[in-house]
Amino acid sequence: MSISSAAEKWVDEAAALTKPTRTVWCDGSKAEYDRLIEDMLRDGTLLPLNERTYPNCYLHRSHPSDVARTEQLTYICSREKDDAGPTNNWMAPAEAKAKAGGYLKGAMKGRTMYAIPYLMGPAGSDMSRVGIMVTDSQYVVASMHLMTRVGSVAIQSMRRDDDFIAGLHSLGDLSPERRLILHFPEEKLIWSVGSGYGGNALLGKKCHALRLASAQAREEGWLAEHMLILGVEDPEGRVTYVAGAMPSASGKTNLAMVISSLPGWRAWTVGDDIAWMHVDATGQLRAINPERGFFGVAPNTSPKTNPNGTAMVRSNTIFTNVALTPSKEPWWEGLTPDVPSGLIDWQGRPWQPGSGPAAHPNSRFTVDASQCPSISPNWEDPQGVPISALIFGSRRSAVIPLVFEGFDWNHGVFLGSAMSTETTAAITGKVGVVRRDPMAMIPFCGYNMADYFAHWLATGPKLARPPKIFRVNWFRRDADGKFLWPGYSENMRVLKWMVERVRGTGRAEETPIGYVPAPGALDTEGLSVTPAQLREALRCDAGEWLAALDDLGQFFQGFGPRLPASIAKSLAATRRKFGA
Ligand code: GTP
Ligand code: SPV
Ligand code: MN
Repeated sequence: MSISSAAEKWVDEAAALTKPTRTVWCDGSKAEYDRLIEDMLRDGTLLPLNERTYPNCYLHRSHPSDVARTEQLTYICSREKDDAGPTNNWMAPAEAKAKAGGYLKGAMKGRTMYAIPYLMGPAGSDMSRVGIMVTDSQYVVASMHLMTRVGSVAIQSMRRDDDFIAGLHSLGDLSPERRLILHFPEEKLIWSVGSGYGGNALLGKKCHALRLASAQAREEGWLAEHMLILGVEDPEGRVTYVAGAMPSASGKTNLAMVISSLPGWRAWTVGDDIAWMHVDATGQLRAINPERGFFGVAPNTSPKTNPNGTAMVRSNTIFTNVALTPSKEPWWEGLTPDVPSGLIDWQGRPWQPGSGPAAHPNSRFTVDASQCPSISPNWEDPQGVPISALIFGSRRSAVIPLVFEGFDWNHGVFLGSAMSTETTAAITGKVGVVRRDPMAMIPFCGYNMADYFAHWLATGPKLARPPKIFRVNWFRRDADGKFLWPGYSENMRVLKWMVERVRGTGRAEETPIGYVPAPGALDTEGLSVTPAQLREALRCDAGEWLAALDDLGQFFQGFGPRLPASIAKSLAATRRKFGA
């Protein structure tokens, strides 16, 4: 493996700051992965799981104060504050480097620094991009092996000597007081210190593939989105590809590998978290999955809710912060109807009923995507898959109907910009609080979100056949607090209506917020939902909407004159249609 001189120089600089005992360049081989696992089993970073029922599976317990992304410690360090925008934390680059430099100085003393060349996206794709990250965490290296393409494939994909995103990661002392996740878009640089968990530490994922990639995508004319990608196959064998944005822990993994309740319909998984999309020479939107694995939420993944998900994690999987059964099998809330006795909780303590969840609510599995039974034959196609529909989904107990369709591209972009959601355990902080989350990108947009809306709007005219844009909400509840829609495998009914809309056959009714399925247009054959429940799930209430639009208007005001006129116009038009 021959490394570019720019990459070598950058890694040397990282070593000069962090002072590791030695530097190891990773080649991404199985032998390297096996050595890492052996080391981690020896020092207790990993615990072995049942070799018969979960071959080559391991359990990692992270530090109890390091269990989810920490958005309050995540910064966009653009030169100008306005370029980070009102929805991002901002720190001046020099100040950020001085502060984090203090935590990073000598942080790797006595330890090994791993330099990982990785490729985001399939080999041989013009849409793929290279990163080079260094880390002192073997858990991060092993996770990068599963989540990205590591080694010479990355080096060979560089278009120039310096064509890479540089990422410096150190565990530091794991204290939230000395933790910072910093992004320098102008320098194509990431510094992350003080966390070994998920999106804070696997720099290829949120830091590179979303925050820095979104900024790069704006410059280069493509889109980097927090989206799943799936192919929906109808009974005639025709496949329609859709991409869908949903906030963290709000259903992307589940929808990406859904097993249909409708006979003859099936889903093919292309990606479960991130989509990089570009407009091809014919004006078609195409998407690749930049990742190579899934870092998925464990709780509520079960043979009933997500059979493909449970099947794919039965071998070669690293589990983080799940509970352990006496027979050394992983366990989490919702996996089985009954709680096994003798559980050890995610912190390694005997679990007692009533002492909180046994698995951490943001416990996760890390697994190679090719182990998913529904993985699409095209998932590594260098050209990407053609996208016919886009979905914006969020978690709202009230107000937002199960599904509706934007009038056109600009209105669909408005619907995405208008998203709000109830927070989940994927982020450190309070769960269940409604917050604004345009396009599920509030934690991930690497530049001013008003400019991000403008970039989306500017993409529309480049498209020969703009994908239809849909809004979904699987999480609306009735007066008793029960979900109105059964979700999971039944979501295929909603996907089917979308496919019919794309083909021009699906029936819909116009409302102020968009097109809602006409009575009888959603396939309810064999569904246990009453017509009254379905009407309630699809209901659009003027009073509730006007209140929601007031809140949205206030949020938009924060962008000042940078907010695109089209977004403000769509908001005003919706209010008018409701009679305001
Ligand atoms: P990140 O990996 O954090 O970006 O999340 P994700 O969007 O991939 O989330 P995931 O699919 O793992 O969803 C996690 C949570 O959403 C779990 O609690 C699921 O049970 C719940 N969930 C997913 N789909 C549905 C659904 O159709 N209905 C209901 N009620 N809950 C769902
Ligand atoms: C998310 O929080 O949206 C995730 C998990 O996909 S993490 O990689 O930790 O960001
Ligand atoms: Mn995510």
